[in-house]
Amino acid sequence: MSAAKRLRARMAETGLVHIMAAHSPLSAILAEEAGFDGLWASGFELSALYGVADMSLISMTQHLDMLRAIAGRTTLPIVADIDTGYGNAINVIHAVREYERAGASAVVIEDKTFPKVTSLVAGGRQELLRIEEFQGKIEAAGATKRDPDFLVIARTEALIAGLGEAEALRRAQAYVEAGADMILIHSKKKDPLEIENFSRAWTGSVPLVIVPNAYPDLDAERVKALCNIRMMIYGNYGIRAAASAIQETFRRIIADGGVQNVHKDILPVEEIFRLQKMDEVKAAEARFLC
Ligand code: SPV
Ligand code: MG
Repeated sequence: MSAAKRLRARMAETGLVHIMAAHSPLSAILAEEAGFDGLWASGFELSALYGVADMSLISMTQHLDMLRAIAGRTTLPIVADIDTGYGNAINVIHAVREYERAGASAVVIEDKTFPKVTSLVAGGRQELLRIEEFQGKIEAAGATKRDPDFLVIARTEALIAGLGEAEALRRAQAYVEAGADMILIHSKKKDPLEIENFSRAWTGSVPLVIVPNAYPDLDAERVKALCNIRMMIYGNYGIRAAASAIQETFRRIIADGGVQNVHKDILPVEEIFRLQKMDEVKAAEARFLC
């Protein structure tokens, strides 16, 4: 069974899948061990990992390389954040081919112009494509995928751009007509009401995906009550968790004048060996090194 088929089966079985952002194979392994249903190959997280803004500065090659490395170290389905699809519908065809070949089970394409501006930043310039042009990109993605279970997820940034619910609904419906398997509706409001209202108003034939980065109060219980959201993506929690641990540890080492205090508060190196599967390396050494 393909990973995409497993992702669809899990959605059907549980009604809501939990997808954790991963910016590296190690963070992906930790997400799998924690019990997530899948991984989000997040553009924001990879940009932050490189220390740059999430503004189409990371290349498709960089993102694909990381996705391949992640796919090589976990069995979880991967939802690839391909931003705007790296250009027009022709770029989307190339991207979908490459991402599916690299091991993705789904792509999320957003209806912004290239280069994009990160969604959550205050005062961000948010320009959206014409609906017909974005429909062409969604159609191109659907016509390119090989595994019928591979998901083409259309993301509308209408609420992020301040265009209101009616425009978001209009766009989402148009993207379903173009063949989208799911609609990702994004919001940067702290109050989940904008998303809850959209979800209640949505009568389209495909389910919704949300990214509760700006509105963390919308937990799984509340999401399930909305009935048509099938996927929750935890979009920046991996890199924020990692950065807060690194920041605190590094500051303490400088403040303490050494590692004498922090060492007992961070993972022992044996745990890193376990995550690296050192036992398998040792077994291979015993078997093959003469
Ligand atoms: C990402 O994680 O790259 C996302 C989610 O697209 S957000 O940064 O909230 O737009
Ligand atoms: Mg992104």
